[in-house]
Amino acid sequence: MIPTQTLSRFIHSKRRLYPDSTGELSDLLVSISVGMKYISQMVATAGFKGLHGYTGKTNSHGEETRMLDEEADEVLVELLSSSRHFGLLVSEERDSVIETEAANGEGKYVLAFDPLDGSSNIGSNIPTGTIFCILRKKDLSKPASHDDFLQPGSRIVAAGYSVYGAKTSFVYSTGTGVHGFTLDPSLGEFVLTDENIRIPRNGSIYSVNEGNTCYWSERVRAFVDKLKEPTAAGEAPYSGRYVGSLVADFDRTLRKGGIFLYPTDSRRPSGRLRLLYECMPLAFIAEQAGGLAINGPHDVLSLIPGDIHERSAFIAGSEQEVRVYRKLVHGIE
Ligand code: AHM
Ligand code: MG
Repeated sequence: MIPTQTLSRFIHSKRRLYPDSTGELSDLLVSISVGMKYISQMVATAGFKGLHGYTGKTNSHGEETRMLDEEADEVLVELLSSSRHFGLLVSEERDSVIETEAANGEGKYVLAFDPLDGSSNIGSNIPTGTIFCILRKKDLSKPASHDDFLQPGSRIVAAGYSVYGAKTSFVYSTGTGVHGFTLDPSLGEFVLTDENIRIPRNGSIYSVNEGNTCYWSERVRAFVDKLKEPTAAGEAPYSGRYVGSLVADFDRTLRKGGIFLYPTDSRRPSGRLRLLYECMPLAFIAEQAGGLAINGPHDVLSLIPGDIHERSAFIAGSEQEVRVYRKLVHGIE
């Protein structure tokens, strides 16, 4: 069968629904997807090229950086800064915002990304991925500024992620549903495989790093313990699944339902994951697919980052499980 709906065709067909659109956003999404194809290839061949190891440097968060993290970052920065649509970029791998060729005013958007999420899994043949979100500048008549990143997720214009696993997939939303594509390696094209993904209203899988149990609050412990008990009606307990790559755990949760949680704990009182380029984009996708994403008491999309690398708790998935979490752990209906 000839795949008729490639990513670029699909994006351009959606654009035709909005006669006033300039096509910039469509171009941007296509550029990002090209970066993902590069990174997917790099991840697949990193073992032969000796790219699995560390660079010997640490980033501003005190984490050791890996060669693949750095390479993936460079691919995206190079591709996207020349696109002229983004005023500034933020990457997990760089301390401060990155100026592009369009920084002086031309670019309407700013982009934040995690170039290679789950990189602790590099070398283990476990999925990794890329996560991004695009925000419109606060004031289009002015050059992009650091402040343009400090906007709530409710102002995201597009977000998405790729997963580099047994297949390479690309999932995105521009605020009109969530669409999923799979890379056909023989064509080098992303092909539409999952139009309008909807997260099930509830599920049977929970996903959390249980090695952190000793740091959790009593309430988080009680919530997770409850998932592991049969229900009063005799239904089986939830199954546990934790890959340790957020993109992979989130993607499974999106498709199968259930709950992913990385709560605050006594060791990480601000949470572990990054608000701007991990939690906000995935919260946007979760909500567009009919699910929920919270930091505990609040919806992730209502939070305004105080800093580009701010951390957050992240609890996302099916509406039912996330609501139960918020009620049991925070007493909020
Ligand atoms: P990274 O962006 O440096 O890879 O870190 C984020 C990753 C997520 O992919 C994953 O959910 C989490 O860290 C795993 O953390 P932990 O090892 O504490 O369970
Ligand atoms: Mg990450």
